[in-house]
Amino acid sequence: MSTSQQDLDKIIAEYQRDGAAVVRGLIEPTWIERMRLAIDEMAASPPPMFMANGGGINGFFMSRWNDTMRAFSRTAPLVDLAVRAMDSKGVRFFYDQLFVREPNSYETTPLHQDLSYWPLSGRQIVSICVPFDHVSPESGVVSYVKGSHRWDTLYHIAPFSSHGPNPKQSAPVLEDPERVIAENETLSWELEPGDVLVHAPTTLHFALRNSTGDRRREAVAFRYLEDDARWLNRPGHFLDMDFTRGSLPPFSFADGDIPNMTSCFRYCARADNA
Ligand SMILES: O=C(O)CCC(=O)C(=O)O
Repeated sequence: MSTSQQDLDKIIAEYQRDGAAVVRGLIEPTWIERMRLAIDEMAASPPPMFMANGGGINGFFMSRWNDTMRAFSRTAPLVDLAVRAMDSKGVRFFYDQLFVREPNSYETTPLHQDLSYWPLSGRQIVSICVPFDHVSPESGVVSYVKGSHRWDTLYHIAPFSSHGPNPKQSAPVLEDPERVIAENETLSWELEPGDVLVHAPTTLHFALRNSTGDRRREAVAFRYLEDDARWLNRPGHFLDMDFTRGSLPPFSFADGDIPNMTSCFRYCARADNA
């Protein structure tokens, strides 16, 4: 099933209202196959910022080192969806993030907002998550707290692991994530390869473990920006961690700068000249 223009208008309205939405059948099967192979290639010969443990893989900025990932991040379906979601004329590519969860593994994604980890402020920021497998509640589908992007609260970083950053952010700590999940409506969708999720940087989201015995969960989140997004030197942001600074070319931005593509990030495409 592919998505008509009319459906897309409705999906964008849902995204704006709820902070997350699903687009069915956006990605061609050939790209799904190419991306699966690219992930296998990276697992066999890991680039920097590709971290595997027994339960899965987390990778950042893979498109700096993997040509397939880079080409995919610039494809029209992703770029056009980002433009629609941000209501912008173009997009800048911020970074990609690979999530692999092995069958019957224990890694989870804690309840969090992406913006807590990013040195950014502004409205024109969006994530598009592309799964490469069938995703169900059993394999750890991502769930979103409906409407939480409008709560006007940016919470403190939630630790992804005991090795993660533990900055001194003045932001409030989300004390009881289970209660927040239980007391609010959550959105999640069973997904087929080709479907994508689009979510806002302040939407609270989480994923449970992959408890299937035989199904990997492989997905990549592509993050896009436009000019309303400005640098904000938030304490503990992920670009300030040693492993990030050590793997990326030097970059330096002051609060209020447009984080343009001089060194770290890549200009992706603009709708008006793509
Ligand atoms: O796939 C996951 O487990 C988490 C995805 C996520 O947190 C994100 O894309 O921001």
